[in-house]
Amino acid sequence: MLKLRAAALMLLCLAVPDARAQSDAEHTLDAVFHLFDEDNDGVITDAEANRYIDKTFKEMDGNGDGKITAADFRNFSFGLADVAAAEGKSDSYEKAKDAIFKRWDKRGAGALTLDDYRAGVLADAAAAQRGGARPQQGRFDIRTFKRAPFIKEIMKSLR
Ligand SMILES: [Ca+2]
Ligand SMILES: [Ca+2]
Repeated sequence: MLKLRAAALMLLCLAVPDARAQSDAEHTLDAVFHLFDEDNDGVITDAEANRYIDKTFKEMDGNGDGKITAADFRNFSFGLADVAAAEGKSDSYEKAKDAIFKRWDKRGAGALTLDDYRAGVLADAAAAQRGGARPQQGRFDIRTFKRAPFIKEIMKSLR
């Protein structure tokens, strides 16, 4: 009996950290989703996505020349710098952002214009909508959001 209980306890100890990591990741994902979903109705509309893109571009383009550099992009938190730091994942988070920047910098200019940035986010959103077992046209919810390449890359960097 005692042995059994010890075994059960050990299983519990093994299971708990995983469960916590899982729920941290879910919370993080939720938080990022809500940065886009202004009215909290669980769906990101095109208008909300475009407003988020305009707003974050303006914040990243500190010198107002209409371009963001890799450093601007890397140094911007997207609401996750604190999470990354707390998890000791700042380096991998920055690397993930470097990779996303490169992917979106299609001309290899070393800088993104607002159009480049918008095209990058929307291309990833389109890929997410194509990727589902049952693509839901026009309904961009958190399950779709999870499949967007840039979200996958960011979430992976925080694990
Ligand atoms: Ca919404
Ligand atoms: Ca700039």
